[in-house]
Amino acid sequence: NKLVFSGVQPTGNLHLGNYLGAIRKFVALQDGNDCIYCVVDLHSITAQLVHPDLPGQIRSIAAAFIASGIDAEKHIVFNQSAVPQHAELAWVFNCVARIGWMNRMTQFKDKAGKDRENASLGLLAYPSLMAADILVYRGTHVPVGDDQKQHLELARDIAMKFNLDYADNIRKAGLGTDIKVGDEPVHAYFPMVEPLIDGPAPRVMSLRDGTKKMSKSDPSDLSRINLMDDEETISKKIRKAKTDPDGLPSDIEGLKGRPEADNLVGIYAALADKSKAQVLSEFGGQQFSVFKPALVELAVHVLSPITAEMRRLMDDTSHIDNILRKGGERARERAEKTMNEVRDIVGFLR
Ligand code: AQP
Repeated sequence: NKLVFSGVQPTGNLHLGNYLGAIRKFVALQDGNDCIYCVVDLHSITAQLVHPDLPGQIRSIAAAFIASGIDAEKHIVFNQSAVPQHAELAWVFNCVARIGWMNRMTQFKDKAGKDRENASLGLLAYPSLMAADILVYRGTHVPVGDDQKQHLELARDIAMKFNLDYADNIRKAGLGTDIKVGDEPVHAYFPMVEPLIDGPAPRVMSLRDGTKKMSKSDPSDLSRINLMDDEETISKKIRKAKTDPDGLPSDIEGLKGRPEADNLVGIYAALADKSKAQVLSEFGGQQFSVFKPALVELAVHVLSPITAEMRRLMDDTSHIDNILRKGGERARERAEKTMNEVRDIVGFLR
């Protein structure tokens, strides 16, 4: 049985990378799966402690989920801090994980910068909390952008070490199931999570530099399309997007060594639910002066209804607050079941 879990940090404006890398996939996975989507507010204070309007940011991410088409009745939408079991399991995982594992994380190295000694302990432990977010629901599938791949590998390492270190206790408690990891049979309490990273735009790149990830923290607003951008702004940003002088190639091979062209084709493909090859069969041989207006039209067509609905939901936040409150209650109930079992496995008296 698939249990889909993913989260988004309430740290600034959502952009097209967050939408195509994550939220659009959340929506698509709803059919036939049990899904839990979380606004990960505990994560948001790891890099920056004080935020000007954290409650507003949390609500706006939840509004983006709902406006994009997530059904909060069928599935669960909540904010992480409402379920203390995430932090509790993260503590156990902090003791399972090794400092060396955390030190190797590229996101930690990027975000901590040169002055690593001065980064928060929370930033170093970020992947351990992320593993707890997923595994406190025994999540099996995690839709994320390509930048999160390494964190998910670490979540598997943590789950595996927990399963092996506590193997006897797991059996004694009558918990766990026999699974195969590669060819190895393992009696596992926590499943091995599968990242869902596929699609034509697993890593949406900056519109100003095709070798850099589109990101909330890029100082140039022209580098990204924000979900709250209006039509005129989207059009301006795409028109100004960096490209090379050549036209579009007719096959994927022709995108090699052309990161900006590759990025725009990937964005078009993801927005249109097509493959890059299909987009190139339509636009191959055309100039960017033809392709860019088509991309503007498509981006506005897909994003403007979401933006409008987000604005409507943010006008009167009682609806969003209700969703988060009910989602929090449902999530707590499930998380507590896992935590009770974890307390038994570890040996904490309750
Ligand atoms: N450029 C991207 N392309 C594809 N997916 C992306 N994601 C983020 N950027 C891209 C995916 O969005 C989800 C939520 O991300 P997050 O809230 O954890 O924040 P982040 O990865 O820290 O986002 P930013 O914009 O990149 O912030 P900064 O500037 O702080 O680094 C995740 O699934 C992520 O993979």
